[in-house]
Amino acid sequence: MKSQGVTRWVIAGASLGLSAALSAGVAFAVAPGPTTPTPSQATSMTTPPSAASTSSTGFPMGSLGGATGMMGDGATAYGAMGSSMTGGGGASGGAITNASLAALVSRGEQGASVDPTANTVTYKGQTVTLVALASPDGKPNMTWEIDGLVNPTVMVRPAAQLDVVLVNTDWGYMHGFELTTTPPPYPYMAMAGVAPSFFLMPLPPRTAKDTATASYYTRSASFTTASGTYHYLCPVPGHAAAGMSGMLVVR
Ligand SMILES: [Cu+2]
Repeated sequence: MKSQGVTRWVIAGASLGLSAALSAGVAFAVAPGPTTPTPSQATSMTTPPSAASTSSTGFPMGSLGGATGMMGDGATAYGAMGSSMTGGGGASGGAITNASLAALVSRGEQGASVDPTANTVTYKGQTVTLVALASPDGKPNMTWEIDGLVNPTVMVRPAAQLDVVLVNTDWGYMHGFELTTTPPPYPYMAMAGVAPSFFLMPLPPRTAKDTATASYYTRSASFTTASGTYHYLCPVPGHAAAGMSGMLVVR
């Protein structure tokens, strides 16, 4: 269920610090997949300039000890939402349990008006917690789940404090979160093809296949919204093109 047209990302050795790899633009090893255009070739994934502040801590793949300093905790302002918009990687929230994940999702749903028919989530408040689940179980592969909907259009008021919490609920793939003014369709290398407005560095997949016993890596950052139409996507190559995108409207 995890290989339809999407390159499988493999960390090239547990000893390789992901943050170091990202900041140096080092290529990730890509396992050949059924539709990988250039099997056996590595694809490079370069950190955007504004996300260049990274920790030097090694990447604790498969470890629950990554509560802090996993990668990319620098916060640098950039982007189309104006000077108030920050991101630059986001602060790592470490790995949380399944119970904590449920509580986090409930918190995100507070103040949300969910319309499954229109596939729209509307936040009327000025303080919003947007919990974005990357490719969770029970939803189509390579999609976002927000407040129970798949890739919904998210409506937020201007000048709201929007706290975006990325949770990688997937088993097997890294996922990050990016906001852009660039509409779909997205190229394979979405990160290089869009104008970033907000960025949360990719996180490793959940720690176990069993969702009940797994821990989930999280990362978050806040910014103040500015009117406009944006799109959220996963910047890991191939993922946005495979379906990990949706719209965010600030008005
Ligand atoms: Cu992804």
